[in-house]
Amino acid sequence: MKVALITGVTGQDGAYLAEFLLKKGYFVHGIKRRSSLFNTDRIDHLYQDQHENNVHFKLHYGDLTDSTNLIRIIQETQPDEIYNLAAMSHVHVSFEMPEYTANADGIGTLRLLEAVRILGLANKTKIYQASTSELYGLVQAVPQSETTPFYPRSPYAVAKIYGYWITVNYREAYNMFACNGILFNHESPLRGETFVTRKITRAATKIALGLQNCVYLGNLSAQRDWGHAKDYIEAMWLILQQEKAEDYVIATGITTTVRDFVRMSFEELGIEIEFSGKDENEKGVIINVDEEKAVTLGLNLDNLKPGQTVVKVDPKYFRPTEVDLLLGDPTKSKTQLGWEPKYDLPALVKDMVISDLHLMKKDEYLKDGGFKTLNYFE
Ligand code: NDP
Ligand code: GDR
Repeated sequence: MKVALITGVTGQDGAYLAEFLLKKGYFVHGIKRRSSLFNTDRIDHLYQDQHENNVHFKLHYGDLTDSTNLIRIIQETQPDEIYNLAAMSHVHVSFEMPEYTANADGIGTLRLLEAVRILGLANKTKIYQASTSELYGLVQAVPQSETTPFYPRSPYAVAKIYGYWITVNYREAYNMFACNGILFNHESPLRGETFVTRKITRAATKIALGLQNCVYLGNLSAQRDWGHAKDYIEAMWLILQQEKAEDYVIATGITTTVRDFVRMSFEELGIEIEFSGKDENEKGVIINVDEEKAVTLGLNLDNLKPGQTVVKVDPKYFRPTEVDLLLGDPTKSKTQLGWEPKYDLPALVKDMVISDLHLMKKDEYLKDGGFKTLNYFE
């Protein structure tokens, strides 16, 4: 039985990857952080009672900032494959926590590679490093491929560029099977609530149910190449199944503005939005509601009046340095890995909106029952 170790198993990608590898018959070890509240919501359905026989999924407390902990876990688990998904992954937050981000995302990658080397597993253990389209940063060329120069624009991207190059260096210096997946943005119903897509789908469904009036966003003109996380974790696995260790871009090859993602999310609920104004004064207003669709979805029509402003801009969400345009060229992954995404953007938006509508109906139920629901996600 193959053994995999996933760092960041409690995150969006970690949860989908753990499920995927378990289905493939792997024994999956995951590293989770100690926290004062449970942080395993995304993987609770995979939990296996460790007292039972035939256990294939085990969690270990750990942190990418703790070398001895990583060495011990790798020694104990002797993995065939390590997927290094753990990171302080929020670009905006990295401007507020640059040192921690460098430590976890940059040096953390080194700690993992070095642990494998020290333990004499360089010839056994394959390593996947979660690299990112944020490495491209300030646009040098589009579409962005494996050969496009990097120009990072945030402490997060600078930390990840260290992770990228130290992975390449360990591959070349020690002949390790260590690869970078340069993944463009990928989303899902499990996406963290403060990333823009999930913030939008949560807000749109809350607004549609009358639980919120308006959502405040930052740069609506930013363009991202958005795919579905379920497709992207399969690419991670494929990268480690190749004969030769190489780096790959994983993307859809289509880019969309944040503004259009907002439009598409509301449209999924039968609500048409028109944007007007510029920069900080831009706003999104309801211009039409498909009442039949709204009734079918169980929406609150009292709250959905043409003329109502549902999107405003708050400059606090602008970043000190922004990445304006990401558009990936997935030619290499399509030809060499045979990777093909199953979800296009409309299917992704639908998956997220329907899932959040379900979730928000629980809030509606609580509100109707006299409970206060909070709206503290930014
Ligand atoms: P998430 O933010 O959802 O998950 C990050 C995971 O890392 C969580 O399990 C988190 O734990 C864990 N973590 C954070 N800091 C540490 C630490 N110091 N030690 C151990 N674990 C830690 O990210 P995604 O699942 O979206 O992304 C997975 C990886 O891929 C990340 O490295 C990200 O930077 C990268 N990436 C993501 C892309 C995307 O669009 N999603 C695109 C390209 C790259 P906890 O749950 O306790 O917070
Ligand atoms: P990103 O994702 O920075 O691309 O990093 P995010 O969803 O945070 O931002 C995408 C774009 O939307 C703009 N934006 C806003 N962003 C947030 N979070 N909140 C807002 O209110 C808002 N309004 C507009 C941003 O300015 C940006 O241009 C993600 C992370 O998953 C990284 O870990 C990963 O490496 C990259 O994707 C690829």
